[in-house]
Amino acid sequence: MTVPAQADDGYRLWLRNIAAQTGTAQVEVHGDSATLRIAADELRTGLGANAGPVVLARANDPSIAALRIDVAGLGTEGYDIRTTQVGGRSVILVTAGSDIGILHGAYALLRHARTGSDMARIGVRGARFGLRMLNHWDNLDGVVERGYAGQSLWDWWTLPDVRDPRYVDYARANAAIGINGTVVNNVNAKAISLTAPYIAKTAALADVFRPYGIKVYLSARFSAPVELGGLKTADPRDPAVAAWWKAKADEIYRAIPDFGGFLVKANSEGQPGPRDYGASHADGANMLAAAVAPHGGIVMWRAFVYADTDPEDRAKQAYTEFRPLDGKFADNVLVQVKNGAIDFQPREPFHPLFGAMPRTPLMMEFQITKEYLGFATHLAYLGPLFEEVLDARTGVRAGETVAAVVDGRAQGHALSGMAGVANIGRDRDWSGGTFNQANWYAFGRLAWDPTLSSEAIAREWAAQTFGNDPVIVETVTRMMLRSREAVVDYTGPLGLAHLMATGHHYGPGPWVDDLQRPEWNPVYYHRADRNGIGFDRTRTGSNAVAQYAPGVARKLADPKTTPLEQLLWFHHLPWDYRLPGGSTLWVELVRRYDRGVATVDAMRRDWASLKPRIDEERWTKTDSFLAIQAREARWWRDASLAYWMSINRLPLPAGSPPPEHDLAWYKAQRFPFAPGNPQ
Ligand code: GCV
Repeated sequence: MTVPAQADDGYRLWLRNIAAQTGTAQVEVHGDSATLRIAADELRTGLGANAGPVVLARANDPSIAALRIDVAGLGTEGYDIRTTQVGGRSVILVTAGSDIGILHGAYALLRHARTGSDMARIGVRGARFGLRMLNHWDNLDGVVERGYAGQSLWDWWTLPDVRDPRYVDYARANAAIGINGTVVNNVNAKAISLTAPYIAKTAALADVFRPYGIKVYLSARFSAPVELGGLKTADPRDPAVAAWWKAKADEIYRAIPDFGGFLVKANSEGQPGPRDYGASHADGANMLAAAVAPHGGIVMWRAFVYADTDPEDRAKQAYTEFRPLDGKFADNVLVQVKNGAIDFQPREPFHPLFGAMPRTPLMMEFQITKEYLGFATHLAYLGPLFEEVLDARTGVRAGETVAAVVDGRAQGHALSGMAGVANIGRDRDWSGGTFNQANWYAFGRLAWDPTLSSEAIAREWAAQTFGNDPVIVETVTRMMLRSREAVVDYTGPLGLAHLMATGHHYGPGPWVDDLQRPEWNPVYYHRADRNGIGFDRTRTGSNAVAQYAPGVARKLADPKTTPLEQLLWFHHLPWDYRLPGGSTLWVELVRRYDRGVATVDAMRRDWASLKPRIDEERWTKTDSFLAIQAREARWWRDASLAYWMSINRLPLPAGSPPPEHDLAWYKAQRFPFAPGNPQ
């Protein structure tokens, strides 16, 4: 069915109702709770009258107990949807072991209605990862670190008195895709978040989110006992420090009985941590874990550490530091690991810690906001990036994928989870552009079910976002599926990474070589010289390959068996190195830069073809963004090639246009107010 284009500012995300055209559905609820009332209201207003009647009831409700529906395997949040007889009539029954499970089922039913898919195929679903979490890098002054969608959604100044209705809509959007936790403040945390007034503000958010099954968490600044408590030390082995945290946890739980726990960035990029006192990351995490354990809380301890004093390859440092701590963390600690060993680049090999710490629950951390993929303006659908990492084989145990490590069932871990650095702000469309919403959506869907394909998710997102018109869905899906690879192509093909400009990370800066810390300089990563390019991470170089399981390491140690996509991540190769297809490394590099630019042009054409089918506001904004992307893809390509040619002195292959400007011009560009970079 083609839904005619209507005015749309993108606010409704994936919750656009079709009921306005077809009346409201008949929904019968057994039991009463805030959560059940939400589920029923969502279905009444969201489902067309042609669907239903719908019955919502817990599996043990007397009205349906005779059906003996087994919900034991669905966990506390899963659901069962079926067409069956209840009270002598045929109904769609949404049931679960909990009200939250019923709410998730209600949203699943709505998703199927909006995408026009077969109700009979919804069936039974449980979440694969227990913690499905957004990490907001939101500062208390409203600036969002690496945020490109306006100010923070949280108005800390007017909280707790003002409960902006947007907080409810945030919870709805998240619950609809299965998110069940949110860390509301930046990992570069301020201790003030742990003071009584801010606890009260966070408690107000928790009250709003609770009926939607979403818990709040806080990033904790490790030195808070010194900054707030007046202690002389934050050494985790000091009993006074442990007592301070215990009292602080008790205080938080008095205000927020279902508080989720703490996220900690320690001894990383200037943040305080246990290493300041010669204690280990496990000492630090376990001390905090003991404080929240009596309340059922958890600690997510980040493995994103690298030290300016350490000459070791940055890609190796987290593994070196954390692997020996395997088995040393308390039961309520997860170690949160970024998907790759550097920092959310457009493509990174999976982090070698996945599979290497079997006695520790490892939580996946993805970045939904696009710090390195063109901010809010470039169209880069991250579903394929998430999927590529989750599906990667660790090589540690037969057939083991990264997703299986994160789910932790094989190791018997009670905790599992996936975190995404949010791309949400106060912009009317939440994410600074319609297509960015797809990354938030894909993250939630994959955290619930990592076996979903990024293509299937793109399709269902497109149908819910623009209407279920097959031409729109086909075209939008095609654009989305090519988009991330295009960004890889025009920013860092063949495994190149970390080539962006300093501080704000906007645009190219492969020439940067004068920053204080060696590993902050792009030249550290590409190591290009007259003879070749790439980072030798084999035995003749940093030997980072040895951090992978032997089978994977063997493959990566040889450029002939290393995937082309990761070639220069692991190898330093001559410019005239012959690739399997016969072309030289240089020629292939240029070909990929050109391909990236061409793909963006093709995406623009695709979008132009949809003009008559998409509402004016969203069409125009995306069209303008694609024009920016086309210009900036050329800029990335031209600046990078101008720089590589200044080093290798090679000509461009025939047919490849010369850069528009000389290298000096690209080097001279400055962007003083680029967003997302707190001053
Ligand atoms: C929150 C990168 C980003 C920082 C971020 C850091 C992290 O370095 O540029 O803004 O800090 O990652 O993940 O802690």
